[in-house]
Amino acid sequence: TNEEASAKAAAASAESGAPTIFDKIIAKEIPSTIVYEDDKVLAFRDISPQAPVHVLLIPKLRDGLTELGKAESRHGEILGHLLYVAKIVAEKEGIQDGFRVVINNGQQACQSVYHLHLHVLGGRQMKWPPG
Ligand code: IU
Repeated sequence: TNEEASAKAAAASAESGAPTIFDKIIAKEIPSTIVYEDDKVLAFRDISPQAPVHVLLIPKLRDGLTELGKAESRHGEILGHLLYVAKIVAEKEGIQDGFRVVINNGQQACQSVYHLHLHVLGGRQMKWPPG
């Protein structure tokens, strides 16, 4: 399928350690709608929202975290901070009573950008299991 092919291409590009579109978003070379920012992380609206609230939350420094599966012990602090900020974003967006945090890891999970990102989703009834 198209989805599988583009996921495969993205995964292949990640192997090279190439920069991603998120570097340009962090550098503000590409405009995005920022909903939260501090010195370590950036949260901005997804260009293809899958829910009324769909925010991407990323570390500003990729530091090897192309995907969660590459996490090492030294990443503990940033990983914890990302989860904490996911809650701050949910509060700011008014979805604190019902929201979902998703990390797609690798080709089979349809990861398309190889810079770790958390999806913060809400504003509608979520379903389980996810697709
Ligand atoms: P994924 O978990 O790697 O599949 O998520 C990547 C997300 O990045 C996806 O939801 C895209 O809509 C989103 N995105 C974006 O917000 N801005 C962009 O320029 C690009 C992708 I490329």
